[in-house]
Amino acid sequence: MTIPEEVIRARAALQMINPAPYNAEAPPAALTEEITPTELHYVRSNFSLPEHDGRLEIGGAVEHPLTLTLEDLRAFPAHERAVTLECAGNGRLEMRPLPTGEPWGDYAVSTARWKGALLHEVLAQARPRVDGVDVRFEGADHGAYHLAAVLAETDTEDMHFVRSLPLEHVADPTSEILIAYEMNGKPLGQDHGAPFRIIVPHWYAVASVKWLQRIDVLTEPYVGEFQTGHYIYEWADRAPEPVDVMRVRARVTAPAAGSTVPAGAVEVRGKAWSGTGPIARVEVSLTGAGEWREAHLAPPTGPYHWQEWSFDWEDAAVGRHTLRVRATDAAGNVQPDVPPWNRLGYGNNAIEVVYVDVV
Ligand SMILES: Nc1nc2c(c(=O)[nH]1)N[C@H]1C(S)=C(S)[C@@H](COP(=O)(O)O)O[C@H]1N2
Ligand SMILES: [Mo]
Repeated sequence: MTIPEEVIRARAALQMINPAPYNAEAPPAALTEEITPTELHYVRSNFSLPEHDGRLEIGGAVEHPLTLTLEDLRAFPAHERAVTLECAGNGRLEMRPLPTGEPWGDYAVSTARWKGALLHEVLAQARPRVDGVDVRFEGADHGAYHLAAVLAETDTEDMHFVRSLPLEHVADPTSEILIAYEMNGKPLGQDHGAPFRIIVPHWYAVASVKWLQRIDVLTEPYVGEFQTGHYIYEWADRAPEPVDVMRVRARVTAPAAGSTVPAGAVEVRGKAWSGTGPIARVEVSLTGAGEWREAHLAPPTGPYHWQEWSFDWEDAAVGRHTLRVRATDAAGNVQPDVPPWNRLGYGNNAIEVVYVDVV
């Protein structure tokens, strides 16, 4: 398939790590503003860009199966939310031993304003049956998947990207899951799931199925490649667990890692987020094992996206200095020093260490 001109343009500012399927990290500038400009938002796709026929089928264990178009979705009350999406594989490159999987650095994370219909309102129209357990979301993208660990769908030669969520989670109005058709005020671009996708707040972005074409209510728990084969924490010393909510994490956005700054007052800044947020505190340490000092934490400006923090480093002296930043969320989760190693390399939320040279 030839790549449309507008898709090539939309990719120009990203750091490509795989041309096909297209995977690309955001540049550091993506983390500077509260909202990441669309052209700087990272992209993660398991298959090449699909054709989507513009229809969304809702079926399975429902009383009233539906076929909806974009126009139908736009007729529901529209909700817009800023949501931080982070790939579960973000930070994989720092894990040792290095796991297999896309070699993500630390920039598979971005925040956009997503607008769409509330999933629970749309699903309610189809009237899920009382024996429903899971809800299965199918993307239009498909292809051969030779990394397959379970042969759940049909076969590995042609599988779709499919994920599920518990019906209880989906039907709960407080989950605020969107069927989004706009990103930062514009119709979704190809790489971000046009014409519509789900956006699952607080969860690692794998749950946010792009190019959504089918929703089915299931009466049995869903088993599938992207649910129970991949996107599982396979721990060395305990039972596996599904990848679900984002782990608490802070990033330094200024000064840039490895940069040179003049001696004196230096403002250190960054972002912090958590799927079990909001963030309760951010601390900075200016020496390896040294004391933690409280950073200034801006209050959340929404329930589903990162918060700003800053730290006044008043007396930066000439020489090389290390900066470590650690966030703690409202649930009491704190970042570990060492990435929590698991076979497929998910959920690295280790404390970031950067150095700067003060001159
Ligand atoms: N249909 C479909 N949806 C998908 C994926 C995919 O490969 N196919 N990748 C998921 C993963 S792993 C991530 S991290 C996010 C990335 O969303 P983005 O490309 O808009 O940043 O989409 C999720 N939704
Ligand atoms: Mo991901």
